[in-house]
Parts: sequence; C-alpha cells; structure tokens
Amino acid sequence: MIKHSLSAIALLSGLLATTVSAAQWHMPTPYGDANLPTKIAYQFAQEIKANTGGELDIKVHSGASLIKHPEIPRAVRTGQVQMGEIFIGIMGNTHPVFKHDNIPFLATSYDDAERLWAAAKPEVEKQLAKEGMTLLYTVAWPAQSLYTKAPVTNLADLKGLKMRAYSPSTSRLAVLMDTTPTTVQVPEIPQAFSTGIIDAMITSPSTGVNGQAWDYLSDFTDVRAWIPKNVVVANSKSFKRLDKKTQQVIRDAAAKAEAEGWKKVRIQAKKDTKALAENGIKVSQPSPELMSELSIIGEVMVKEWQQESGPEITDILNNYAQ
Ligand code: PCA
Repeated sequence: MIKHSLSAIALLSGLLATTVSAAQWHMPTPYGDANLPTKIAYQFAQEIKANTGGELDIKVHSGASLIKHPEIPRAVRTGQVQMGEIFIGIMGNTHPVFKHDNIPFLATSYDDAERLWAAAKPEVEKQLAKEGMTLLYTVAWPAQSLYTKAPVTNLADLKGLKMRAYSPSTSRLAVLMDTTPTTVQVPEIPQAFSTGIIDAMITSPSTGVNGQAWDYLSDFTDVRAWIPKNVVVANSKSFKRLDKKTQQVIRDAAAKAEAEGWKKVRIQAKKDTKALAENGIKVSQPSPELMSELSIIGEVMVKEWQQESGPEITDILNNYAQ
C-alpha cells in the first residue's frame, strides 16, 4: 500500500514537473518559409529547444498563418502570443523611432545598415520595452529596389502610377514620388499586379523572386534605397517569468540569429538578383538622374522624420554620424 502510494506520488509529481517546466510558446511570423528571416526563425526555435533540453518549445507560425502581420505587434504586446516577428517599418505610426528603418538613402550598404541598427537599437529597444516587448534580434532584408512594367530613367516615368506601400514611410515616399500609394501585403502582390491594383513596387530581390515577379513585371532598377529589417520580440512578462538560465539560452540564440542574418543577407541579395535576371527580368543600374531625384526625396524624409519627434531621432542620427 505504502509502496503503491509512493509510486503514485512519484508519477504525479513527475507529471507536474513536466507540465510546469516544459512550455510551448507561439511565434507568429509575417513571411513565408522561403524567406531568410523565416529560415532563421526556425533555426532560432530549434536551438532554444535543444539548449533547454526540450523545456521551451517555440512553435513558429510562418506566413501570417496564425496572426495577420499588422496584428502581430498587438498580439505580442498583450501576451496573446509570447513571441513574434514584425517588419519594423509597419510600427512607424506607433513611434517615429521605428521609421529609422524605411528612410531612403540613410543606409544603403550592409555595413552602413549594421551601423544604423547599432545607432537606432537603444531607442528601439526602449520604445519596445515601453510597449511591453523585449527585443531579441533583427534580420535585414536585401536592399530595396524598384520593380516596374517598363524601363525607368527618371521619376517622370513613374508619375501617376499606383505604387505598392508596406509601411507609413513607404506611403509617404510614394506620394513624394508623385505616385499613389496602395498598401499590399506580400502574399497578395501577384494578384494585386495582375488585377491592376498596383503598377510598381520597391522591395527586395528576394520578395520579387518569391512572388515570381517575372510573371507580371519586366524591369528591376537597382536603386538600393534602404535596407529594412524584421525584429523578433518577446512579450516582456512571459520573458521575465522564465528562469535566468532559459532567458540566457534565448539571448544566446538571438545573438547567433542576428549575426547569421547579417552574414547571409549579403549572399541572398546576390543570389536573388541573379535569379530575377535568369527568369527574364531586365536588371539595370539606375540613371544618375533617377538617383539624384530619389536622394532629394530621401533628404526631405529625413527632415520630416526629425521634425516628428524630439530627442530620440536626433540621438539616432547623432549616433549614426559618429
Ligand atoms: N520584403 C518585404 C519587406 C521588405 C522586403 O524586402 C515586403 O516587401 O513586404
């Protein structure tokens, strides 16, 4: 009898131990499995599972399958999910610090983009923390260039076109380019082009390849106007509830993911630009005229951005200038 109840207790406490310590977290991501940030998210989750001995199991829900992209920040903030991936630019209306990510010609090389991130990170981290989110890592996209249905030599060639936008800053950019902004999420890009909802877009070679841009577009003008990033965040309360060791496992996996992202994005950019050309898109360098017109717009956007808020933006720009 005694023996029996002891083993029952042992069994029960064993069960309790597993239910208490092994946790499943949900991590919605906006983009599909073919994208570099999504691949990195899967590796990140796997590494955490391995290094916690299976005690923290993060389920990645890619391609906005669990939560639509614009809803992911709120879902993480409110704890509906414990973790999530977000394109930084879509939070531009929440606070201007997030706009550092979509300003044309502020950082156009990967080295400069890394420096811009180092400059912006403290302010971004602070703002996320205010919203109850803990910053874990970022992954950059390849530089953003112009896709059209005809060759482009200057902005006049784009006048009046319907331009895809994916953030408040890119909507503003479209207006300054004398085009009409239309917000379209990545999965809807092919249909938006084929039904005439949009005529042109500025995005990475990767997003063009994923959406088979050659089916509905002909020209890729490699303006490389900015290098945006996704950010992976945790709900701060959920993160704080973890023991210190698990938090460290997550931090280590995050640091590795971020380093991997910066390394791989450079390779991915080349590979996908080549794939565009191989599939029949005409890849060309921008004319000096187009670049100078776009640079002027970039300067206007930096000024507008600075005027939007006080010390944070000046801090970012000063850090970046150093
Ligand atoms: N692809 C995503 C974000 C940036 C990019 O290269 C998009 O077009 O929405």
